Amino acid sequence: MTERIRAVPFSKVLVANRGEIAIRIFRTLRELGVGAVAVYSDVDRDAPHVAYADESYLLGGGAPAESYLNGERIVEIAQRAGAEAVHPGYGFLAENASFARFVEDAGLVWIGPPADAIEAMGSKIAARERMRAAGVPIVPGTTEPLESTDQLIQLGRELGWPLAIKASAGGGGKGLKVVREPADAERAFASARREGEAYFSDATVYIERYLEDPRHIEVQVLADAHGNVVHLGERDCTIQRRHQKLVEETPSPAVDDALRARIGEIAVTAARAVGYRSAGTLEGLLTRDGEWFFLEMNTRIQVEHTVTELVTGLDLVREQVLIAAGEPLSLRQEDVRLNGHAIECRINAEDVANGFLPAPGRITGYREPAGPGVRVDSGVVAGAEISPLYDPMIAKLIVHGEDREHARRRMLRALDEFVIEGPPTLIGFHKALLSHPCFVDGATCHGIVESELLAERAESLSHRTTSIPASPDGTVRPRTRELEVDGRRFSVTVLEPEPPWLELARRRRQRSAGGVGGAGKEAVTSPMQGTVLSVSVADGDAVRAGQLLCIVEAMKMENEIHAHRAGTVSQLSVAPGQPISSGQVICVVEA
Ligand code: MV4
Repeated sequence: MTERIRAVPFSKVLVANRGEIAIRIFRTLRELGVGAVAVYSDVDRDAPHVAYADESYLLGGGAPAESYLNGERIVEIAQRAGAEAVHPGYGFLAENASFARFVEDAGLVWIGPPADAIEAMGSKIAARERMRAAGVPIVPGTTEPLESTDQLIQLGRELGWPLAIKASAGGGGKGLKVVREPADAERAFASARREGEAYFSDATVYIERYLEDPRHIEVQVLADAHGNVVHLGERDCTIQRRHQKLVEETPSPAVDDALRARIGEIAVTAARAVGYRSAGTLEGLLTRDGEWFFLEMNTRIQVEHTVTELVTGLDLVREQVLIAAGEPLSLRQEDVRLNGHAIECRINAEDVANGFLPAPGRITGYREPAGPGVRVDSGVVAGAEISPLYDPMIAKLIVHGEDREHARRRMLRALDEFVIEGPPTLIGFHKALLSHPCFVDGATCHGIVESELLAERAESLSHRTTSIPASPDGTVRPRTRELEVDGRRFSVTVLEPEPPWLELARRRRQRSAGGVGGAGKEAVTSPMQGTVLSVSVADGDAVRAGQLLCIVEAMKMENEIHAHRAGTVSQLSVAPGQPISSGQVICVVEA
């Protein structure tokens, strides 16, 4: 291969982000000989990304609006620091076309796609129309805003039920409502519009056929400023919970070479159609009959770019920086080689036993796994505080193996090595999931991720200090200690009395997981704190299993609460407009 970098591409780059992705980008900048400028909020003063950078500047208060979303302040700092370019990472301002323009208008280089391409993909309706016109297969449905319930019912007749209603300004499934029959149409339409308005200040929604049991298959592309576009294969992100990706892998167990070539070509066509430049991702759904449909394009580096890096041997951030500096791509499509198998597990501070609720707090003990084929991208150290103001991701654990089974076993080994003390994490959940036959088989695992059984198994596999109950006076907590007897070492579990605050936390968890007081297992409780938006039943009503009981709004999202079994409603204790706490009883459903 010819020498590619004739000179250092930039002297200094500002990274407008925090946590693991800021550090990930700094690592590449360091390798390129480019100075790294960090920005931080006042709660991030001691954050590792600040320490890693060559120079760091305070943005403002902890709230994102005062810090990582404050575009004017970020550009001001870039100019003061003498940075030539800005890398946005993911989240925050990464897909804000106005910010990309603002950066360029300030004479700085935007390490990302052209603002026009971000904008073209920002409206999901406009993107669908643009892709359809370019010959990219989109999920059957509308490319114009949905106007009425009648139109929705008409579309159901034409396309067949069920349908999906999606917010045009949404993405990643936010605002998705499934409509199974005409009777659901009015409520779902109203709900989708309200949620779009609350979440994105845009009530525009559109329709897609709802595909059953699909896989989320996305394709990574790289495009330079000279018209070269390549794809780097797919990532399978089917394992999600409430549209949050949890595990990503490549290659997909459902994609063979022929399908990969086909969807890869579609992705390249899509990128060309919007004049794309930089790294980008075409998200799509793969049906059971092997049909792939475009969903949306992510115009940023993604959390899960790492698995593609491990199988291609490329550094995607390095490619982004060189592309932004005007360098041509170093490889042609035929140079792309996919080697082995990679899996990523997102290690979030979340409480699986409490509906995956974010569980911010201090990390009191921390040790990362290592060894062959293991990579950890993290933004924390022991003693770090996971702030409730930001995403609860602690680390990404990524492994590479010769094939899927090798990678799966390697991941289980690495999960075993990972020690995180303090907040509950997804480590136990990932162990349970990767050991489950559905994952071993490469199935979609829909439903398994949400299942109680997996959550229980996750609990017993986690390092959490509250997982062993019993002892007459309440509860105990285990600690592992090393002991030597007769020249042989043993690991023993020491049971200690539980501190009173832990006991409280455990009680709260038990309450939200099931019955309360005399209500027993028949009580339906709210899984989250929020506001009751509507109540669809009254005392004495007979309900089917799965029937809608009420809607709880939390963080602008509407959460439908359904009957867990068939029976009769009694002790209904919520009303529209009323605040509700996590674990509070909604009603009892008596068999
Ligand atoms: C869908 C769908 C079925 N039909 N769209 C969109 C974003 C992604 N995060 C989930 N999304 C879905 N969109 C239509 N027209 C089903 C899902 C979906 C899903 C897709 C693949 C893998 C896991 C999923 C879990 C929930 C919902």
